[in-house]
Amino acid sequence: MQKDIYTLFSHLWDNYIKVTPSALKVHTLLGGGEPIVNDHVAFRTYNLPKLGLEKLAAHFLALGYEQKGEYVFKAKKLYAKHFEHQAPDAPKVFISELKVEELSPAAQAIIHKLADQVPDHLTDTPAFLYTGAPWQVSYADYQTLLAESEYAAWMAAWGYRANHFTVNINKLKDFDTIHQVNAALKAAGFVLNCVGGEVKGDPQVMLEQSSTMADKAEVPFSDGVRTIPSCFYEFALRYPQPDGVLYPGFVEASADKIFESTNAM
Ligand code: OOG
Ligand code: NI
Repeated sequence: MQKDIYTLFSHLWDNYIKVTPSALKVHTLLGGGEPIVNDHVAFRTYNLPKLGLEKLAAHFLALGYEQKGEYVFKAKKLYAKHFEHQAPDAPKVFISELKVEELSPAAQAIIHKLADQVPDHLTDTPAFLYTGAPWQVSYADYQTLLAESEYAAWMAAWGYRANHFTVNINKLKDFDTIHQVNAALKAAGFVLNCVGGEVKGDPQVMLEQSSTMADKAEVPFSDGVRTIPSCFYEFALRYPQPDGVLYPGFVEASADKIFESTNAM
């Protein structure tokens, strides 16, 4: 992996573990002393002109990433794309955006109020990707968003950062199946996302995924500090396509459930 890619993911990782301390335990548990290879890292945003998916993607395209699949999540009002880099072990990047115009006028007004606080050029530097929430938000507004879209609320509280890293199970030396990984996580006390079953996907769709439920961390809302769900860890096992190459894409039906890993338990 080239140095600039490595540097960006190191910054993202350092920022992510501040609010997701259990990620370090995941590495100790699954790594067997070897470094973990990440399958992908995911980001969220609002689809406003100043903050849309393309603003985030630009930084990965500049590093040599290429746009690959597109995904639509109708009920959650989300659109997503994934990006790949040819360098061995460079994580894939999954970026989703919330279709703000499909929310209620009240929710839209809150989100516009947040976006109005963002300086125009904030998105121009790669450090934007781990800048956190570049706005002040009240707990009252967070709760108004939460009642309508958990994604909208998570975004308001946590802003720009890696939403999750994803262990590449294919590269683990001590684990062959996702069931073994899940069993080790549960034995160590992790709570898994069980929406639609612990394992999302199967060998037919060539991708199996599972994830922890998000850690909880403090957010300095404008009207006081509250502890809410932060970020989570995901686990992915890929199967070969007929041509022998591992399936590189994502699976909408599975991703739809992974999004729920930031729900309150
Ligand atoms: C993204 C959920 C989808 C996957 O691997 O399918 C996903 C999110 O929660 O922001 O990460
Ligand atoms: Ni993911």
